[in-house]
Amino acid sequence: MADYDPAQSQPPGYMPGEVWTWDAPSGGQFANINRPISGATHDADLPVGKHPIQLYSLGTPNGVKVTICLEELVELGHGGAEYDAWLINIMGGDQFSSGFVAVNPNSKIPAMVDRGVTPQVRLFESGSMLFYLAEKFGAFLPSSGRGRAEVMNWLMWQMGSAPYVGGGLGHFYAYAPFKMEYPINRFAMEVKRQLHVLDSHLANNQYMAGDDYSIADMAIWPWYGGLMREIYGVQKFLSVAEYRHLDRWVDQVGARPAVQRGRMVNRRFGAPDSQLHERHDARDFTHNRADMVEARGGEWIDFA
Ligand SMILES: N[C@@H](CCC(=O)N[C@@H](CS)C(=O)NCC(=O)O)C(=O)O
Repeated sequence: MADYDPAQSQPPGYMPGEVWTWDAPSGGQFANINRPISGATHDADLPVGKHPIQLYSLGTPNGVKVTICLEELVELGHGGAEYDAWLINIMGGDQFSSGFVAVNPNSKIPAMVDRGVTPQVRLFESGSMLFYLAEKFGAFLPSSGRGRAEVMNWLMWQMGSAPYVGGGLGHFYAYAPFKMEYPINRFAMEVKRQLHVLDSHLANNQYMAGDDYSIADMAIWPWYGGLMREIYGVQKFLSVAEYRHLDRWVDQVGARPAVQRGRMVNRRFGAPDSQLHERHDARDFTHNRADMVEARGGEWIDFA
């Protein structure tokens, strides 16, 4: 390894060994669920509800992309997009059950099964789910040509870019066990660059792919809308108010009723009236929000 002064390392004196070994937890939030191996840790089947689409998720930005898409499809009148959304507690290790791993070998939410086709189709990676749903229902994705390519450009941009937001800046700014200037600077620089990419594009475009709302907006809004408003408490640090066109789009997309419903599904944080822990029926939004269930002493009204 080239000219490094180990005294400058964190912790001082640290140099990576020749071979990394898993001998100590890395510290910080999520340390208890991080492992260097894949696969199931325990046997447990996933629950199955009455609808063709079964979603196993949590109301994080990656989960919300898919619930927004499903709510938009249901609102358009696609009955086949009705879904059961089951809660996966990632801090409790639900993503390492044998049932979950069979659907997503990568053990991350969201995971989805389409049981409305034979043989049934498993889906992992939120971008893959958005693409599958758009194709299946012929919505929110032009069928060919330039418009379709533009949607896919931005969908893939989101999938490649968001890890710098979450695994990069979010991790080091909010979750790491202590503050480190180098990674915080590096990822703040990159995330501000990404925000500028979006702001410049939205200066001349109503939506991400032009005049029409698409799965690209559904993918980008939960991450970058979140970044503009609430995620990691990093808004002042990033001076997000300067991204005026992005700000306009965040409000515009956020005002859609399906987006407002989608972001409630499988949500386990924030105000109780913003949380719908599971979604099995459209009426759950008006009867089974966390504040309503709590007021009934924990009783869930079963419409299934
Ligand atoms: N690229 C994946 C990322 C999914 C992801 O990172 N999910 C996180 C929650 S947002 C997770 O399940 N983490 C649990 C773990 O790492 O064990 C996608 O878009 O679906």
